[in-house]
Amino acid sequence: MTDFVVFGTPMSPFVRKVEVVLHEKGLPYDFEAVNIMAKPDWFLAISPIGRIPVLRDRRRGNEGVSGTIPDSSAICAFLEADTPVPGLYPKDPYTLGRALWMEEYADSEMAATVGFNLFRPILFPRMQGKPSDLETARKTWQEKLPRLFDYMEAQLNGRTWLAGDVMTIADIALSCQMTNLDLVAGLPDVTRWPALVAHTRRMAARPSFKANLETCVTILSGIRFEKVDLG
Ligand SMILES: N[C@@H](CCC(=O)N[C@@H](CS)C(=O)NCC(=O)O)C(=O)O
Repeated sequence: MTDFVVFGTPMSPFVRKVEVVLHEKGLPYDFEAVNIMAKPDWFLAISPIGRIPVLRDRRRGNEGVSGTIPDSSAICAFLEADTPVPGLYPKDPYTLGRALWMEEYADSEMAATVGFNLFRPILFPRMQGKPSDLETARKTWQEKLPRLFDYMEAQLNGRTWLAGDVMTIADIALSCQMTNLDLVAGLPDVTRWPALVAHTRRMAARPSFKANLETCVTILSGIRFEKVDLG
């Protein structure tokens, strides 16, 4: 039996973030699917605001709230403290602050725009056998996302990693959002955002991302979903 259980669905960028951190740290885990459209009472007990992911550390508790932590940022910070190698948070205080800021930017600004205004309008109707809301998705792609891509392109500034000389939680958080975009609509124009696209491709090729993304592709092919062209 593994020490950890991840509760959620692999298509959530926040669940992906936790899965990637577990993989990067070489920590095996079990996965328990949670349907966020019909959250069971046992799940609401361990996730008071009803969101995925939640992590259970079986060494600390095997039932109910005991041993659980909700929220990807809280979970990843816990995993870093619990298993410090390889380190995914910079040691230098300023670089750490920058990494945490970019994690927050990805988890809030990017997640809201990509998730609510593009990913969900494309995918959620399809899950109910209806056509995607391409008008909302196209408007987001063309009018809202370029400003966010510009900001991340500037943060990368031609470098490999967002904060410091090694991969950090900032790179993971950003790529969790960008790969959700890629799953449903592809990546943005490589000639306009070359560093961002190269960064996403590099991250998506890591075994830690591949494991989650292959599951997502299987789920999408199960509903015969094909990427949409947003122009
Ligand atoms: N800040 C949270 C955000 C988690 C989140 O928003 N998860 C979404 C799925 S991507 C969710 O559970 N939504 C269900 C709901 O809001 O009812 C984290 O980092 O874990």
